[in-house]
Amino acid sequence: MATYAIGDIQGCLDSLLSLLDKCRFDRGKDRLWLVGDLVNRGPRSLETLRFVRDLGPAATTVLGNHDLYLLMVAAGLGRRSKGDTLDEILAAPDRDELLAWLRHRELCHLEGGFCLVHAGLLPQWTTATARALAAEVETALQGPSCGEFLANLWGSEPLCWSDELQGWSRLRVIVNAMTRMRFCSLTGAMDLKTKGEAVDAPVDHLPWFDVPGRRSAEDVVIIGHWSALGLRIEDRLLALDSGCFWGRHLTAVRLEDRALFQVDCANTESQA
Ligand SMILES: [Mn+2]
Repeated sequence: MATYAIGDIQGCLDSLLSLLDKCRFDRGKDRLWLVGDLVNRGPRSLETLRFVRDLGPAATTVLGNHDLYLLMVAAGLGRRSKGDTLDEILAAPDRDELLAWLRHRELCHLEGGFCLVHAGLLPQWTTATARALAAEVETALQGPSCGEFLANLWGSEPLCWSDELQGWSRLRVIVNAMTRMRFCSLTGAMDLKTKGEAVDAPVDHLPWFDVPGRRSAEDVVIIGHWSALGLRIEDRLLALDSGCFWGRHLTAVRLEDRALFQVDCANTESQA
């Protein structure tokens, strides 16, 4: 059995399938860990959702900002943006099953010394804390107040975590850190606007994983979301968004031995 952690797919199913071929992925024996953002922008979002859902327990996927955005749009919320490719999902005969499946994914997955999350973790959080906070969000998303939760999700405030936070602002900080954050300050104030490379950090900010003393460094954190950062393989960090949708690469890391597998997405997915 092998576990393959794979970066952001964003509807680029052809790239995913050729990567799985390259890994010789066996759905009867192996497992996939996906960093989220299964959908949007790429050409085959609907089929990607169906494919991952049909893998059942062989695939673990955490929610990304585009996945949550799909849930918002499906609920009649959120501002549509030009590059969205969500219409085929919204019009699909099995949309309700697919959206229900998506709504029941974790926001953060903790297992065997690894923590899988779409974007990042605030410096105050251990991975165990992050898992407990993710559960608060999952309860809201999976329960009867899901619509109200989604209606209160939009926005970037507050920028900082506090144990005292309550209600929708508490859940919004958790979601924003785990699905949108790239940079934060030494004290954990998020910058949710800057999208460049690590060297483009705003004044007094760092890539969240470089904040000294961050408490999640006890485990290997696996993330996606940050295509401008590029592939980054470190002792305690696997950053796997290698820009598949942008015509670069889709990457898998086999967690047991850190073997790297990549496909070139220039021909199949390039939007240029
Ligand atoms: Mn993302």
